[in-house]
Amino acid sequence: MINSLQEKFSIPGLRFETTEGGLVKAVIDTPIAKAEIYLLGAHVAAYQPAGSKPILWMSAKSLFEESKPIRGGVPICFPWFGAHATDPKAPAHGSARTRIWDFLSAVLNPDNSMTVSMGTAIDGFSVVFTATVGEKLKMELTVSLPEDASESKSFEAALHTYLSVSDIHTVSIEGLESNDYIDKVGGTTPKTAEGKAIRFSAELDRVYQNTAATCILRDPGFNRSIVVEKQNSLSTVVWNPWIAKSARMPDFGDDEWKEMLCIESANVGGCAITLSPGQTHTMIAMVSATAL
Ligand code: TA6
Repeated sequence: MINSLQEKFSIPGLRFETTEGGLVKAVIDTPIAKAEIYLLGAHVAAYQPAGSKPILWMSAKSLFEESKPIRGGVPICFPWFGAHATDPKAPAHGSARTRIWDFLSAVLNPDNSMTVSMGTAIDGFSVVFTATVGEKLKMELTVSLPEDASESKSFEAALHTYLSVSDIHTVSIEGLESNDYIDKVGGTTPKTAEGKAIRFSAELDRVYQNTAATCILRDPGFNRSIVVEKQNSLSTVVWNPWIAKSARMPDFGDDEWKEMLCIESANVGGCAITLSPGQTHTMIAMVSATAL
């Protein structure tokens, strides 16, 4: 398969590799940034702008096996988020992240960024994921409901972005201070806005609704901020599993909770998207690093 991909999409800075587990990944290496994107789940597994530390976090215990989710990078949660509403046997966060997507296109842009796209069809939706790897990582999730669909259809989506941090105890997230949120630790409890930056001292799992805010992750240990901008997304999910939940996850190192957190650009729950036949929706997230 990679030979045909390499022939069809042979552009400078792009190659395809097959991993030990038999997965195919696109390896992007341009003068301005590096990235790895698996066909499994159209999953951005690594992103590192030139002159910067890696932006995305990946568990050392992640599986890289067909039909298994990858623990880190940017899982695409679609067409539902979290547990399925009615089917307890359905995979958490939907089926998009555990299927093989088709590689559709690759373009080296004049600024040396590279834009690649992958596609699949799920539950009657056509889905295209486009990533532009450059000074920023721009991710676009485009969902279409075909003209010939018999009725409108709703979906949830999240770009479940795992970010690499120096020490969870010293970082903070700005941008959501004025938002109420749903606390998902131990249930689903509505909570009022804290009025201050988010800091971590225990498991934290929050869904902020009706917010288009940019989030800024301040990381003094790495002397940087990571900025997560978004468009056409009204949910932001913030998560760190802390100690006990980390220990319960087989594909997550017991001590890895100290070095990561998730800021997820999403449309979930009351912010789910409903498409009429022929309609399309594109959610965009942009991740970049700046000075502290
Ligand atoms: O986005 C936060 C969350 O919903 C957490 O509750 C936690 O379950 C996390 O996603 C990881 O989910 P996963 O199915 O990838 O283990």
